[in-house]
Amino acid sequence: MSTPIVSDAAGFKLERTDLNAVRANLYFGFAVLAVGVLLGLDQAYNYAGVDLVRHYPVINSYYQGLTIHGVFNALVLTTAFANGFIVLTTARGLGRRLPGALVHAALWTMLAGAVLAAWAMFTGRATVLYTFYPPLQAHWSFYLGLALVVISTWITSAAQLVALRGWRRDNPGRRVPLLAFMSIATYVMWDIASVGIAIEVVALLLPWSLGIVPGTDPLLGRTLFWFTGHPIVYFWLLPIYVSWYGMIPRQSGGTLFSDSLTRLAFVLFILLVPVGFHHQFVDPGVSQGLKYAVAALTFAIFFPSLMTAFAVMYALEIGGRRRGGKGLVGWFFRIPWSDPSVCAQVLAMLAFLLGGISGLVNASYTLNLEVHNTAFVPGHFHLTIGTAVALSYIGIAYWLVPFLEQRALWSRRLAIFQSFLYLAGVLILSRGLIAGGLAGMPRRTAIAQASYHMAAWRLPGLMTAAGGTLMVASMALFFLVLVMTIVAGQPAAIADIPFTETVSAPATAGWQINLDRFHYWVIAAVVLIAIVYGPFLFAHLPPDLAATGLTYP
Ligand code: HAS
Ligand code: CU
Repeated sequence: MSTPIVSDAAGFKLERTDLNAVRANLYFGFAVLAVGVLLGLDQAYNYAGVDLVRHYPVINSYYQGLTIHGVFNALVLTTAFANGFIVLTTARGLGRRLPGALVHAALWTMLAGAVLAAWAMFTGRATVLYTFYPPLQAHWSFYLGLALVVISTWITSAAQLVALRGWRRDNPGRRVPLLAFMSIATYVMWDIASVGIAIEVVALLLPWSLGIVPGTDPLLGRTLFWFTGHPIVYFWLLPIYVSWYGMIPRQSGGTLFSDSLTRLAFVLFILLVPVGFHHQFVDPGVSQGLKYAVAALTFAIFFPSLMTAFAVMYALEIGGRRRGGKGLVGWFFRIPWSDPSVCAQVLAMLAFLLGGISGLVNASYTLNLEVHNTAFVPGHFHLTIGTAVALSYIGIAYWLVPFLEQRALWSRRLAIFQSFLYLAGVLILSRGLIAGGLAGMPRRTAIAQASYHMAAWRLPGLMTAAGGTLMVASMALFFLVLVMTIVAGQPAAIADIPFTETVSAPATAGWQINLDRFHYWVIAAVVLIAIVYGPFLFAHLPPDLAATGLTYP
């Protein structure tokens, strides 16, 4: 065994070999992102009326490119990153290794699934976009591949729970350390949320694509998809919250002011899983009452993020004031902007303020009718997944890659420039998409090839293309910094990950201790799910397998 990288007073050691799976997940995720980003360029140019995809090798259609863009960036990158990063934060938080066999099994399952889905997409057997709505049909290998990607998350969750059980045995009566609590809560939420997509794939789509059943049920398929499809955005977001709550206060010299508030935010995400119907506000077959109820629940799920905004902002303010920042806003300029990791993540937060507000527009039942299926929606999600999450991945990579490689980051200045360039790009792109969407510019449509391009879409389309170009350029710089750090970074001994110790010790009595009892929250979530989904399923089942669908070429 090599010398430990992390070795703390409590006797916890992490060796290089422990980090191999983390590294493999991270680098595979970023490799996939590189492909996804290149395909994003075509999406942006499409809105400007320029059909770039004709010049791409291998890719034959706008929809094939969009499918790969969405699946790679939103499903594969995010899973690989979460599986890698959260294994690390769980182990560090508990001061305990996770079972290596499970961690490696998760890695190989994810890789196998990603390769299978990629094969289907690149050979034109899956052009059904990342939401794969039936009755569009893909080759069975696509569905199986995605199922394996989901299974990899369950294996990761099992690894966490095994470690948690061991930790509880050795630490009776103690509160779960905050970093581990947040990491485990993320996967507990996802374990519940992923059941919908699992049932859709296993019970409906796989048998249908294999020809075992004659048809499928589009409404049930979409409902099961969105059962998972809303909370999946929190499976993307919560690893970032682990960093914003658990690391950024430390990295920026600040303090996290409340242990209980942090745990409560994560518990609310576990509780409020069943809001997926807000993606189905225009679907026939879902009652108006249900749509209104889910709109209200969606406003509720806004709150844990609102709490996060204030808590993280306060942590940054404390740091900024300690560094000499004065007055109402002086602290903001004393955030350590010269630290590429902090800089990227604070910029990601700023974008999320706008992304969150656009989410409220989507969530309002009546406003949604105006923006649904328009470019407004990609405007919203490039600020959320596309920046709050993606730019935070980059910020995390700016300390994590040096830690994994034991090398200093190559060109910190370029890394900082890269983050600002990305923010500038996404603000222009999203402004274009949002304005275009409000003028009726449709999403998921090859409008570069259409005859009905409207004058009102011209400027928004150009902004989208210009912003997208800056984003791709910025990503190229990120990959340059990443590769150069790995191959040419100065050797450096980086002893630990920058996690925030709990500031005020967690309460040892009172209601707060119940926050750690995951099973309470799981039961409550299941009850809420039964209330929201029960009546719909009762009225709708058994599935109506009449739709035979459009088969792949
Ligand atoms: Fe969303 C559609 C509603 C959050 C992603 N969303 C999408 C789609 C994606 C997506 C991918 O209700 C498209 C799906 C598709 O393909 O059809 N979304 C919401 C709401 C929230 C929300 C209410 N979305 C996200 C997140 C995503 C994401 C997070 C990815 C990671 N979304 C919707 C709805 C639709 C939808 C409808 C369907 C639209 C349709 O018709 O199709 C909320 O969770 C947002 C809460 C966020 C906040 C912001 C908190 C800000 C923070 C940063 C603080 C800043 C600091 C800086 C500390 C309340 C935490 C401080 C410094 C200073 C000085 C200021
Ligand atoms: Cu949603």
